[in-house]
Formats: sequence, C-alpha cells, structure tokens
Amino acid sequence: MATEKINTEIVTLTRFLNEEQTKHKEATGDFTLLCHALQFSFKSIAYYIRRASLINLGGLAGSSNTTGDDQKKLDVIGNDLFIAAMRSCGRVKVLVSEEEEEAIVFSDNPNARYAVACDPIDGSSNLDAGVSVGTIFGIFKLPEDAKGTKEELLKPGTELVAAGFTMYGASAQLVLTMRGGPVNGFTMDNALGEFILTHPNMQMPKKRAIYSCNEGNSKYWEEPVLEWCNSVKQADKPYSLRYIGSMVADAYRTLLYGGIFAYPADKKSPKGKLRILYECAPMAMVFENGESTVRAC
Ligand code: AHM
Ligand code: MG
Repeated sequence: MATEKINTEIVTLTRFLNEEQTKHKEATGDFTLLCHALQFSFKSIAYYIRRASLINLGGLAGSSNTTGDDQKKLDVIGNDLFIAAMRSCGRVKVLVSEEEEEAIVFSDNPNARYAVACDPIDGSSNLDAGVSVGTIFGIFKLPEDAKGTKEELLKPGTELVAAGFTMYGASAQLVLTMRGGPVNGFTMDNALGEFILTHPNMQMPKKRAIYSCNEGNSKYWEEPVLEWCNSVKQADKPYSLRYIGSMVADAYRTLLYGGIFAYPADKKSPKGKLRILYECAPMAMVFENGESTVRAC
C-alpha cells in the first residue's frame, strides 16, 4: 500500500535564519537574534488575535494613536508585545511604531545596531469581524556612532536592510525579504509552533487582472486617479475588484495572484493615508524584491 510521502526536511524560520547567517562570514548573529524576537512577537500576536473573542479582547481600548485613529484593545496589546520583543532581544536601538507618539530609544541597549519601524496590527478596523490583519516591519542598520535618535530612522526605503509582514488569516503567513535577496514566505504550523518555509522565492505573477483600492473614496480622487480606475474597468478584459481593507492581506493576495493595489492620495488625505516609514517602504521592498526578475541568491 502506498504511503503518503512525509517531508522530513522541514525548513523552519530558525533553520532558514541560521543558514542565511552562515552564508555571511562577517555576520555577528545580531540580525538573526533580532529576527528571532520578531518571530516571537508574530507568534504571540497571532495567538491573541485567534483568541480575541474568547478572552474579551474585541473592541476599543479607549485611546487614540499618533494619527488620531481609535486604538483597539488588540492594537495596544500587539504594540506592547512588539516593543517587549524588540527591547528584550538587545539588538534594537530605536523603534518607531504606528501606535507610539515618539520614537522609542532603548538606552539599555547602547551597542545595538538596528532600528525598526513597525505597524504592529495593520488593518485593525477589521479585527472584530475576524478579517485578516497583519504586522508590517522594516529594519535599518545604524552606523557605529549612531546616537539612537528618530532622525537616524528617517531614511529612504532603499536603505532598509530587511522588511516584510505577517498576515494573521486562516493561518499566519510571514513574508520576509533582505536587501537584494528573494522574498520568502513562511506558514505558521500551530502544532509545531514554528514558521515553516512554504513559499520560497516568491515572485509576483505578471498576469491576473485584479485591482484593489477603496473606490468609496472616488468622490475625493483627482482626475488622473479616476481615469486610471475607469481604464482598468473599461479594459477589453476588465479587471476584477478585490478589496479587503487590510493592506497586508490585500498585498499578500497581490503577491500571490498578481494585480494592482493602490491607496491613492485624495482630497481628504492629500499625502495619502498609508504611512511611508512603516507601511509603504517595507511593502515596496517586498514587491521590488518579489518582481519576477529577482532570483534567489
Ligand atoms: P491602520 O494602520 O490604521 O489599520 O490603517 C491602514 C489600513 C490599511 O491596512 C488599509 O489598506 C487601509 O487602512 C484601509 O483604509 P480604508 O478603510 O480607508 O479603505
Ligand atoms: Mg497601518
């Protein structure tokens, strides 16, 4: 009788990070340790999101964040979990979070060489409906003489050394990329408690006509944006619309299926709604590295 072939060569995120580290002779292991801490924050955020309805974590916390959004209880918990992980790994000097007014400088980590920007729970307006949300992160390497100020983190996205996101959906999916490298996707195996490499070298397909934007804002759009949106609907083969309203989930689908995701600036938000440091720049790095011209290195 034929038995199902079981994969015994499982590449966990831990194994993947160790193998990456050994490829770089000059590596100190600091980046690997930082990624282990990120991994723990994703696991714990996923855990609380899954259990939210059972342990009264739905709804608002009664506070608002830097951009004036009402914070959900899970926004606060996700932020606290992320901060604790970054502090305790000892490798992060400065952290900027969507949920924090000011940059957090970890003065107890004076020799740390990394700065991290994050949106701990992006798309949190979807939380109470059980719709996918995610954590977005971008990592910069600081110069040796860095003081640990927020100005040191205000750099172009092209200077990120790594970026990615974790989507908390039917399963937790972690997408990670490093400068000049491929995009790799890991799926959380809850039984093993490990992220497993399931989507190596992700490359966004060029085909598949999906567009993804909040057309409810079209009243506020400028003419060129309206023209673009009409053009995808009036194409010979019109695009299909998919819009979840959690960028991480919309981006993950776009990475897998192809298409266009957009949140155009409009008359309500002339600079755009999405924030460059912890939303747009990390996503841009994933999508640039996930273009089909990028090869595993
Ligand atoms: P958030 O960081 O406060 O959750 O806002 C960002 C989210 C994105 O995930 C998503 O693309 C967008 O806001 C959705 O906005 P809208 O509800 O205006 O379509
Ligand atoms: Mg966000």
